[in-house]
Amino acid sequence: LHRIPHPPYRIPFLGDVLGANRRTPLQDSMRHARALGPVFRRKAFGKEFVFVWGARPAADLADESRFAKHVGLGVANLRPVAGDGLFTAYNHEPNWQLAHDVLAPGFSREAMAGYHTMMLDVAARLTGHWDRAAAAGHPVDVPGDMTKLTLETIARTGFGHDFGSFERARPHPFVTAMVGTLSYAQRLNTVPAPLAPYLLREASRRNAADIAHLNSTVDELVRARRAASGSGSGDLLDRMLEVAHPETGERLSPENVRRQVITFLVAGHETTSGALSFALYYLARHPEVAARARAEVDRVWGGTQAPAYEQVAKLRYVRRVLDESLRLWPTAPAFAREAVRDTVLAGEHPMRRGAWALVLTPMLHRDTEVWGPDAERFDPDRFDARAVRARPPHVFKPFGTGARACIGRQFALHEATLVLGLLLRRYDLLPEPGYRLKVTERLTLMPEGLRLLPERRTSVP
Ligand code: MNH
Repeated sequence: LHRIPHPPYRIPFLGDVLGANRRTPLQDSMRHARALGPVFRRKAFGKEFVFVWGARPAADLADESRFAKHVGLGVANLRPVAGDGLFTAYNHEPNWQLAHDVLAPGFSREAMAGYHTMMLDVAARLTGHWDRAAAAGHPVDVPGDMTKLTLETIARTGFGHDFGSFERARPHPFVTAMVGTLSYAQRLNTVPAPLAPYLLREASRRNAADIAHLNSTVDELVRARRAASGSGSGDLLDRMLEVAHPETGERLSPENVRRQVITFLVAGHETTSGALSFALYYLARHPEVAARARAEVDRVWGGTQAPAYEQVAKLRYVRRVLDESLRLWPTAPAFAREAVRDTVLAGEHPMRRGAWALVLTPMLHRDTEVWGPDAERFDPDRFDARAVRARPPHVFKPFGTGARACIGRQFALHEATLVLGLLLRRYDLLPEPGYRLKVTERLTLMPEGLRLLPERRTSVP
């Protein structure tokens, strides 16, 4: 460990907290990464964390025969909310494999095609709202509206539920409670664990209330479905309640269903909302990229009112815009890996079984050795097929890696590509003058305060 660099000034007990900002731990780590190199460590309150972002050591951590997901830090702090739900389950917990096998078919191609119409319905509520803003010449609140969109999408497709987000002036209480628990989980990392009950007394009380609210929302949703006895036509909730494991015949327990519903409602919208928001930020900032993407939408979709399922994946350039946004700002910006046996990381750093490191995805995605000297520049052409083939594997990881990688990847990509296509086709997206990108952190990333002025296009095919 002593060979791994750390920040130069360490305060006894507190550690490397000098210049640290409690609200932006991720962006602080990015700053340290730039100063300290591809593998470094930070100490806080007696705990030492190893960060990895160099392409070579990060690729090594992707080796599933030596490393696996580690449930630590922010993810571990979500255990009181999400328990042994898919995202927060320990590798050894039997409910992980059970739920994974039962729910994975809910993300197959056929399942996705079934969600498409509902996704279009939700997108129409968004464009209805933006049409009114455009007519009035009002700016739109991008992260706020994307959160409404993605929450309604996962709630309807997965659970047949309508939160009515677009009909509300303020965020749905479920969203407020969710943001509360995410922010609290992040804050827990910034105080010494034994003092947390004292320092965060008020916050922890609020957190308990937030968790209670999430639980009761979910219990109500499940109760309604049971009363209607399986009216979800095979959606995620039907799978959770009715499908037995194909080999063992086992079913999810009621407690585990509750954990899974919360997991999917949260994991299924927060990160996609950020991804859409960053993509819209870059489209507004780069009119030449927006023009190319819009030309593609016009060409591929032509005059079709509602694009069919198969027409979404054909938007290759729009997808590259999304990939490039997720490269610079992967909205779930880190994941942890632990050694499953004694091993040596990248031929250099010995790790005991159970030792773990955090992969800093935004920095991995900016390693100049892989992405070139202009790695900080937004350029969707980095994702054209030739450029992708020329890069080594395991250098682009917005959805994590291995067995515990994101189960909702295709869902998110389909939803986001569809919505970007619909928005590009319908509006010119003008940035609000003077906006400078500011990224907020609540475990996930979001462009804070981003507002755009949508204008209806006059010449749509
Ligand atoms: Mn998602 C795991 C990023 C959309 C449900 N997701 C992960 C991980 C990352 C991630 C990274 C791995 C975390 C880790 O290793 O600790 N997810 C994203 C991003 C988007 C996203 C960047 C959108 C963009 N995720 C979605 C959507 C859903 C979803 C949409 C559901 C509909 N994700 C999950 C679940 C897991 C996960 C569930 C946990 C999977 C497992 O461990 O088996």
